[in-house]
Amino acid sequence: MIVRTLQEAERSERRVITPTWESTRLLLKSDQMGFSFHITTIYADTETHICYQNHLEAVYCISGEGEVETLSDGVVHKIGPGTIYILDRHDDHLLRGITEMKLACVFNPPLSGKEVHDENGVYPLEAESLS
Ligand code: 9YT
Repeated sequence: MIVRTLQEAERSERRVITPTWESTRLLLKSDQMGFSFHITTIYADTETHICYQNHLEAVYCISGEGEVETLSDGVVHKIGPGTIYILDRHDDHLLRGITEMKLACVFNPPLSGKEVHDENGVYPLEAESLS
């Protein structure tokens, strides 16, 4: 069994910080579970372009308010506490934080630990691993 706390992970390399969001990656590829699990904070008044060509992701909103817009059709979905959105089609999308949002995120295949978005909002399939 593996036991970790968000508080200890936030004080380690598991916390990745970008201009519009930060994410603490509690469970990674090196744990060999077949998925990764992260607690992500989307900063207020931000917009992030994301397109996970190499990954599937499910995103559950714990707190805060925002919206997600799918770029293929321009549909905007409101996000609030209790909302889950599931990127089952590698959807090209814009994620907006209206207030600060806390999200629980699951990735398949799992992230290795150091990924940040490239200029197209993509994570590489293979990245440097954290142990
Ligand atoms: C919702 C989303 O994908 N935000 C970007 C960060 C990502 N959750 C991550 O790397 O943990």
